[in-house]
Amino acid sequence: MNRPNGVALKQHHLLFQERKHDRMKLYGMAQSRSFRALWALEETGLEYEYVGIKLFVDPAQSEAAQNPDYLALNSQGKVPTLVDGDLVLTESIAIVNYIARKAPECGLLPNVDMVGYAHHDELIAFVLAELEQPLWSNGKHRFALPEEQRIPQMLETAKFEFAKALHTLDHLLGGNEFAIGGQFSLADLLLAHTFNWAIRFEFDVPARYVELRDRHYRRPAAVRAMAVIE
Ligand SMILES: N[C@@H](CCC(=O)N[C@@H](CS)C(=O)NCC(=O)O)C(=O)O
Repeated sequence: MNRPNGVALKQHHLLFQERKHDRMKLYGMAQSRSFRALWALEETGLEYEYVGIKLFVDPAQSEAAQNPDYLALNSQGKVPTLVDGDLVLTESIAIVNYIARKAPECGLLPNVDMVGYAHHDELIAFVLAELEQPLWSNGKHRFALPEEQRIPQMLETAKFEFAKALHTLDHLLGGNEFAIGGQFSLADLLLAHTFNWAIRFEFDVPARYVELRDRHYRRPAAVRAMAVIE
């Protein structure tokens, strides 16, 4: 296995310094949306540093998401955050798009016409707004929200909504090996990551989408990204 392009930062005093460092910094946590960004970085071969952030821990800890130093970068105290020079990005979809545009030769943005690109945008919006939304509802109402805000019935509602989203996805994908343009793109990366999330959360995932996750997670860049967070 090739070594990841990323460097995992361990020294706390380096966590929030060097804003103008020439390497990008990705702040993330193992089982989270930050894996999307990590994987995209590994697909491109761009140099970066990975900084581990801890959610739901004492804000006094230097790696805590609610630590004031991290909140200065990401006011919600969420992951991921990407810092590239003076640019600070805090939405995973914006981050993967930025990474893909920074290394266009890597093909994460498909080489298709305007209509093909519109379908790529459509799929990305679908993953975020329809497919991951019930997964995040499940996570929020199981552990992320303050206990008094959690509604147990939401767990079943989330499974119902996920099943509906799958039906739409079947229609959008049409059984092709890759989502758009016959090549691996951000849409595939986001689908594979989101199905991995669904499988971990024990949602009903049809075999064809387990296979999609497995196939894309075998890509060398995904394997390298996994090694960064292990
Ligand atoms: N829309 C944001 C969502 C980021 C997000 O909610 N991240 C989760 C981990 S996957 C988080 O940091 N949660 C901590 C919290 O809710 O306090 C994105 O796509 O980047």
